[in-house]
Amino acid sequence: LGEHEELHLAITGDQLFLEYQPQVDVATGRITGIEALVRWNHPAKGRVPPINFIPLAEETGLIVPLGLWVLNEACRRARAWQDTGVAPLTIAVNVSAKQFADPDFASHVAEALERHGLQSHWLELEVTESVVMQDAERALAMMASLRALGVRLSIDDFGSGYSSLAALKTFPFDRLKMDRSLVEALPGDKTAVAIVSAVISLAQTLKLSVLAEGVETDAQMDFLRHARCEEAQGYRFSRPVSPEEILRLLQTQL
Ligand code: G
Ligand code: G
Ligand code: MN
Ligand code: NA
Repeated sequence: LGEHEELHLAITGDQLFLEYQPQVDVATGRITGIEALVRWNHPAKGRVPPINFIPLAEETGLIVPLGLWVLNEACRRARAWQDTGVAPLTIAVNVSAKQFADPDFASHVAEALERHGLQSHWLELEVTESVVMQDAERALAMMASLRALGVRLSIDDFGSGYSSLAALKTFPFDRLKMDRSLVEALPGDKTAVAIVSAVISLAQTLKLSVLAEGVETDAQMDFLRHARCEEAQGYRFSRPVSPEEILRLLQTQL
């Protein structure tokens, strides 16, 4: 089988699964959200990391059915967690360029919410700047449709690559996720400290909530707390884990 056929089989044949990583309130340490991250359990190769198949899925267009599967699975799971009586939380799903460019995307989102009985404000869609910059007019229209549904939108990997400030001015995001390359160098690196402080203050001014990605140490957390960063995500709290493990984490913090 070629890679394309293999990936197609993976999507239709029960080889994909999701892991989940908590997002915590920096001030209280409580879990406020969960990011869903797709994994492929290949029958022969075992676990294939997303960097080894998401680009292929993008190129071939398989990202559309793959993304639809992720969206439904994440909504189903979020609803199941809510049904256990733990405090409700946001479920965040990554969305790539071809999905966002699909005219049916907003109705797919509406259907997933409806099917799983999840209220729209518990769903957050993460897009990178490149996703919205490719065709700004179309992206703005899609964002308007999604916001009309009540879904939250975050800009992912902010501060990585060529990201600029233009996207923040043009597009109606609710939340900014600071890339882990900025967080990594905290608190020792003066330049990183200056940039992260500026990004947090910018987010506040623009009325975006702000989350730091890739938080691994107590020193990073102390810095973020003093800098009034609202939320954090990273190995310091948990690696991406199974849904059962997430439920245990949610139940032990009650
Ligand atoms: O999860 P890490 O666990 O290795 O994820 C690597 C990359 O894969 C990240 O950039 C992440 O955004 C991307 N990714 C993970 N899950 C999904 C998904 O469901 N859809 C898309 N489009 N990207 C994903
Ligand atoms: O691009 P996106 O932010 O969606 O991707 C999340 C990626 O970051 C996943 O691959 C996830 O496994 C990884 N990740 C999450 N927390 C940490 C962390 O604390 N350190 C590092 N190095 N990677 C992390
Ligand atoms: Mn993400
Ligand atoms: Na990111």
